[in-house]
Amino acid sequence: MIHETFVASDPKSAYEQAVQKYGKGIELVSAKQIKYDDGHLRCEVIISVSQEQYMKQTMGEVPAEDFDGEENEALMQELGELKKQLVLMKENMLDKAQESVSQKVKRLFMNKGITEPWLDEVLLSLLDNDILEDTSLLVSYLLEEIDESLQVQKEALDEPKIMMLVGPTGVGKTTTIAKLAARYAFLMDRPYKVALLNLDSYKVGAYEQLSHYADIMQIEHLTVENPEAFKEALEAVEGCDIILVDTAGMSPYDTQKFIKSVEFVQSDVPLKIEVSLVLAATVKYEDMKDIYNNFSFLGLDSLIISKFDETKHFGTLLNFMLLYKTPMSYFSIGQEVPDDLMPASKEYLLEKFIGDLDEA
Ligand SMILES: Nc1nc2c(ncn2[C@@H]2O[C@H](COP(=O)(O)OP(=O)(O)OP(=O)(O)O)[C@@H](O)[C@H]2O)c(=O)[nH]1
Ligand SMILES: [Mg+2]
Repeated sequence: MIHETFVASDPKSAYEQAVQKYGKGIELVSAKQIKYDDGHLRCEVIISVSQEQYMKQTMGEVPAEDFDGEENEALMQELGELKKQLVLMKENMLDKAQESVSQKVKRLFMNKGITEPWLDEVLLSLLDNDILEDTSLLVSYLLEEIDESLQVQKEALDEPKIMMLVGPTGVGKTTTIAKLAARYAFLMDRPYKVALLNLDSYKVGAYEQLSHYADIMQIEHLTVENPEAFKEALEAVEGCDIILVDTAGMSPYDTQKFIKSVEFVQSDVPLKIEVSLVLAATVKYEDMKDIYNNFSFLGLDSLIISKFDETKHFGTLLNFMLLYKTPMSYFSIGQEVPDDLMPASKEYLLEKFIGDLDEA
């Protein structure tokens, strides 16, 4: 069989050209729409003919052998389908070509997880502004807006405090406690006196996991089971600069454990209890909302974002931060204790997000 291409403004005309040349004994191979250098969209239809037919035609004889009706009908149907697809392709291409800069940029940010209402609000504030005409200016502007809206809690160690880490199971609470303990005890401008308290009496091995780190760092470590014991333990570690409290991982829907944790948080103790929710960067948006809403009963002061190293997509997290506005305090960026921990940084988060945008 020999293939030949016919070009026309629509598939039907291109196909008719082929029929005119070879008669109806041809087979349709493909039809596609192509944008030519002159900017026009044209349709290329490729057909195949038998060598014999091709030779006859090129030798000047006209083989006008007709199709039977059934074959003809099937072909016309196939052609009709192809035409429909081409029209859709054309409309899609035209839509994209006519999209304004702001629509294009909005689509880019939305594809990366930023919600439409937030973007609309910012874009509306730019009405009639030239920034809307320039893609890179508009992207920079949106990034600046995100930067301004993000909240970061500065590391404050000037007064003694209790830091309690709460969050779903396996999110990295105990590992982060160990990293924080090492950071405060050994890696700051001066050594802080740190104690570890463990409220996790549910998980088998919870005590051993924390005491393993405490022993290496030679830091005081106690496990408590109820609010009374909590108060006593706090008296026992009086004089410490920072008391880090590890808690049992809780499903956001486990009411019993929540009630127990609230009792601890509301204990009448002499120091302020700062509660940090540990949230994994890998969690999907709907789950982030549920986790946050359910844990917010405990009065959240900050968010520690864990498992930064397990994703390359930070739009969902950014979007969550834009809408929920609770300050971020630390990022956990890997499993290594104590190295893979850093104070929360807008620049770091935005850099990751821009890397993701660039790829798009
Ligand atoms: N990749 C990665 N793994 C982490 C990170 N933080 C913790 N992990 C790992 O996650 C797993 C669970 O960590 P844990 O610290 O035990 O988590 P947890 O929240 O205390 O778990 P529960 O006490 O069971 O609720 C361990 O294998 C950690 O090494 C992180 O930032 N990145
Ligand atoms: Mg734990």
